[in-house]
Amino acid sequence: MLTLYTHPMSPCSQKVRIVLTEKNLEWEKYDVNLPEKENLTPEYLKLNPLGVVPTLVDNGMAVIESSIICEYLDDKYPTPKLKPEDPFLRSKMRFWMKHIDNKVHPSCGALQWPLVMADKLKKLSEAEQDALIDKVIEKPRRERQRRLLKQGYDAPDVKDAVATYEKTIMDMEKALSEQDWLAGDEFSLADAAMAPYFQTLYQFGWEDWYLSRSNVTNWYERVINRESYQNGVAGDFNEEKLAELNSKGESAWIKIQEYIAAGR
Ligand SMILES: N[C@@H](CCC(=O)N[C@@H](CS)C(=O)NCC(=O)O)C(=O)O
Repeated sequence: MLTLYTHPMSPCSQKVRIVLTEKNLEWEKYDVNLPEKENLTPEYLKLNPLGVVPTLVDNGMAVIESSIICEYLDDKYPTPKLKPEDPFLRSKMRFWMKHIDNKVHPSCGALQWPLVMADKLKKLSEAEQDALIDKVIEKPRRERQRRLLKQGYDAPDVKDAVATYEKTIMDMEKALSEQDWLAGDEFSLADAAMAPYFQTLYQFGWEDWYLSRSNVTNWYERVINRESYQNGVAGDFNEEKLAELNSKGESAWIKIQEYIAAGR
């Protein structure tokens, strides 16, 4: 029995959901209430000592870190294979996954967190806000959340996040001019890992960011058309939710465009 501890808006959980569907696996979902910080309860920390989603529990064994979970699933359930056979292409796949974990994911957090996670915390007193943020396990994440809560889109993290997204889109455009998918001519874990970070752009109405890059646009269209994206990601966003997120994204987009223009 596979159980995934997840959250509908979490891109790193979405990538695992894509892989689970690509492999046609049966799994049970547990939505962790991130705005209420259920991820920091003693029960959850026993499963995931870093206090984040996703966590995959396979027959009582907890596997953490989304990229490691994806590789675990590909090793344990090898059909269809989502890692290229060729060692060089496999190294490319891992390079993209590392780039996503180290750079794209925190950037997405900086762009998304002030819009979807900060509201609940802002209803608390300043002392209560600090006490909750103090509990965040990893220091870089803790300090980033504190800056984003206090400074919103003026936090330096947002400007850096925009630069990271911009460069990633350009690098993808180049890679996809030479091959169909990020790590060769077959869909791989690299594509599953990247796709959710475009859902973020789409849901907040920031599609213009990539629409002028034809290879990236074509790649994302092909990703969206896969059943795994529809089941693993899009299914959590009905029209009402998308309209709400679109309107939250409007004023942020003005700021993002300013940062893009300043960096070009
Ligand atoms: N490197 C981790 C990152 C996990 C992560 O950042 N998860 C976010 C949701 S996308 C989270 O649980 N945040 C909770 C919090 O920040 O309090 C992975 O890939 O699994």
